[in-house]
This record gives sequence, structure tokens and C-alpha cells, in this order.
Amino acid sequence: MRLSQRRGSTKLKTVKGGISTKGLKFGIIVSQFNENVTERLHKGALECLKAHGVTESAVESVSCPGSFELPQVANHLAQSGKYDALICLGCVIRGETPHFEYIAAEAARGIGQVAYATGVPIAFGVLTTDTPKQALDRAGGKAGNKGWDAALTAIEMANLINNLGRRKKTKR
Ligand code: INI
Repeated sequence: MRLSQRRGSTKLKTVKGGISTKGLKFGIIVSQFNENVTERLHKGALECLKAHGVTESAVESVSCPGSFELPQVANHLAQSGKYDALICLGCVIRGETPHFEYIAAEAARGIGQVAYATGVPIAFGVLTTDTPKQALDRAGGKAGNKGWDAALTAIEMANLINNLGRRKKTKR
């Protein structure tokens, strides 16, 4: 017997996010390192929010030195209780040194940790590539714009977490 047959006519409810943006506030944190790439990611993220009906007054952008600093700034903004979701944008390009691995790993680990600890969704829009060309391809070039993608994830996650019920301790 298939699972669907055993369940009979029981309707399964799936909680979803959706792309409504009414009343939502977003914070964007943009790393200055590899600025020629991150500004394009920033533009993509802003365009996505605008295309989904988010007004300028509902978005705050903050600039930080490098991708390593993204989690700390995200933590600060998440703890303010002012945002429904955050978008972290950065670009780490592999060089001759192991620096790449440390920065990329810490950005990913730190951003995840802040999201889990605060309950505020944080989209990971940090490119990790071997070459500048690969980064530009993903920042509005032939591979799309990961800033746009991260903003769309932020919209969906803001709705999903709101639908599931925000944690009471988060200041609103
Ligand atoms: N920061 C980046 O965002 N991308 C990089 O490619 C990069 N590299 O290669 O060094 C980088 N380094 C700076 C780092 O994020 C910190 O700002 C710095 O270590 C000071 O804490």
C-alpha cells in the first residue's frame, strides 16, 4: 500500500512562506571587499525587493569592511528587533593563500549561527569563487544575480518564520 492510500482522505497542511512583502522590513549588509562585485549584488537585492513591492523606507543597507565582519553586523541588526529578515552580501575569491577558506567558512558559519540564535532569517548572499570572472558571472552576468536570489529567499523566509510564529523574546 502506498503512503497516500494509507493516509486516505486526510488533508496534509504544509506551512509555506510566500512572497508577500506587506509590512515587512529588511536589512541588507554589504561587504566592501571586492566592491565591484558586491555593489552589483546589492543592486540585484534592491531590485528584487522593489519588484516585490518593498518601499525604500522598509529597507536599510549597512556597509561593512569584509565578509568576515558580516556575521557581527548581522547579529547587531538581528538583535535590534527591527527587521523581518536580513540579507548578507559578500564576495570571497580564492587566492594563493588559505585566507579564502577561513573567511568563507567563518562567514557561512557565523551567519548561520546568528540566524539560529536570534530567530531572524538571514539570507546568505556571499559568493565564494575561484576567479573574479566567476564572481561577476554571478553578480548580474550570465549566471544571474545571487543578490536578487538572496533577497527573494529573505522575503520567503520572513513570511515562513512569521507564519510559523515568531519567538516571543524577539523585540518587535
Ligand atoms: N574579505 C572578503 O570579503 N573577500 C575576500 O576575498 C577577502 N580576502 O580574500 O582576503 C576578504 N578579506 C577581508 C576579511 O573579510 C576581513 O575584512 C579582514 O580579515 C579583517 O577582519
